[in-house]
Amino acid sequence: VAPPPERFNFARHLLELNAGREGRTALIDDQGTLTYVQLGDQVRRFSAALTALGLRREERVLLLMHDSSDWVVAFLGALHAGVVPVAVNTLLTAQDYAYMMSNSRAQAALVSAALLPTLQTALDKLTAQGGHEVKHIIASRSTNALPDGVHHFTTLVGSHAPAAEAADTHGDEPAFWLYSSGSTGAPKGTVHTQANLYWTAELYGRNVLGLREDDVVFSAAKLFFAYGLGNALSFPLSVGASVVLMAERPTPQACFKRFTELKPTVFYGAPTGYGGMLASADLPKRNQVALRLCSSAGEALPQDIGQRWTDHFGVEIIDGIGSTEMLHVFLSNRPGDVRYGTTGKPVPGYEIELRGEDGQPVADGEIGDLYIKGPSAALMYWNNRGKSRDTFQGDWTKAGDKYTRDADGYCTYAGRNDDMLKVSGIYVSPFEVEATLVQHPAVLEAAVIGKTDADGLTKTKAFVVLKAGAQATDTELQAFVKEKLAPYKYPRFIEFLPELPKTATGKIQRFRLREREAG
Ligand code: 3SK
Repeated sequence: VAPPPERFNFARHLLELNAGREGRTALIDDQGTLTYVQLGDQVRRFSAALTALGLRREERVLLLMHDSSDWVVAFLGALHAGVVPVAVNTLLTAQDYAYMMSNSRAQAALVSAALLPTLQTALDKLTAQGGHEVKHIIASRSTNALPDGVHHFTTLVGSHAPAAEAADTHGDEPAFWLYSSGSTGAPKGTVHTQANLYWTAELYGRNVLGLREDDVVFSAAKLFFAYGLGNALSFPLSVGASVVLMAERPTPQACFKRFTELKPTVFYGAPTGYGGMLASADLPKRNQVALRLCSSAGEALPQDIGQRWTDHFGVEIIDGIGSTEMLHVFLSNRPGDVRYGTTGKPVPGYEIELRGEDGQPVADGEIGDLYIKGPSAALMYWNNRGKSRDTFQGDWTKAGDKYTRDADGYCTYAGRNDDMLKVSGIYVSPFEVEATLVQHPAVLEAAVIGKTDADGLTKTKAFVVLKAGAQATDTELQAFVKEKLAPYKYPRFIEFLPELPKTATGKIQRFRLREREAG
């Protein structure tokens, strides 16, 4: 793959690439469609609007929106203007957004109208703590009148002429951020460049998945995830394909409706989603869908789920692993060469190493820590030199996952090397859940571990010790966690114990709880 030119703006690149595709559908969302010419026009207008509002190159704007064509216009319009969108998970709390706006020093917030109250709570928290730098709020898809001073996305786009030129950015210039979470500490603002979007779209979207202009793609993973951003924005728009965008949660029913009505040819999901669809009585028949290729990432795809999906639809699931830090998938199976139960081989353009405790490569069949070398690594974690140095080690990026490689070069997931759990493809810190459970007046202490369900997927389980004489039910504690944290972090299972296993020095022995769970 040829490297992008030194001066490189990914939004300009996409608009130029699709200049001959005017009438072709680019985006299909819950409210309508945008052709490539309409998309280009809106991106340029939004770019001009941001500049007119006084936003300058490299300044950050919070992007807190449900998936829609406005999300794509907001992201690419910001890139076009050289303004840096900080794309955040729509499922988080006001406390999380307050941290992210303060950490990124966001100068504006682009928000779905439905999320405006949460954003306002976050801004109020910051005001109470001494202030924030958000000068403009732009709300998308509002059905009601907006509060004074809040811009309406569509009106704002319509009231500016298209920007004549994109910002003359360097390919290595900070272009956008995504937040990456660890088992302890605040989420880390992961700073990606303009060129990183190009590299992932070419190396994985085009060369491994083989996306084509005549594809209609649909991703259950939302655009704010690195996985979704490639799946439903940078990859399809790099080949002139059409994208189905959906604001609601990717339940089996919501996915089936898109499969049968909009007939995507490519679907991207996470193993939990595939498992849920296979278990549903409403699973469409093979002849009701137009799928030619499916992709999975987020957590290792159990062999049985992959095989049952292929048996039912006659379509392979291409399982791979990526990271927010590398922006997308770097290790993957290939269409026509799928070994279910493995994550395949390095994506051409990336190298991997599996290192032992001595830092040296391990032999085939031995477990090692996964390191990746490739052109799409993030620049750094914002304002976090220690964690940046630990993860971005020269040419190599530490994944935090353990893997084995067999004699044929196929790699198999062997767990994390920190305490993070991945539930439905999203990281959950057991410590954050424990710290929340102990805030409940009836809870003395709690320990959270991953529990493998019948499909081979990880769910969170909390072991809870109640205070003497106190009472609480599992549903009550689950509701308590859902109220305080992003709801997806609640423990799916709770078991009450008289005490937790501990070392002589009082440390919780999580491995004993894991052993107990394994039987
Ligand atoms: O979780 C993954 O495997 C993944 C894949 C692509 C991009 C980002 C991530 C975290």
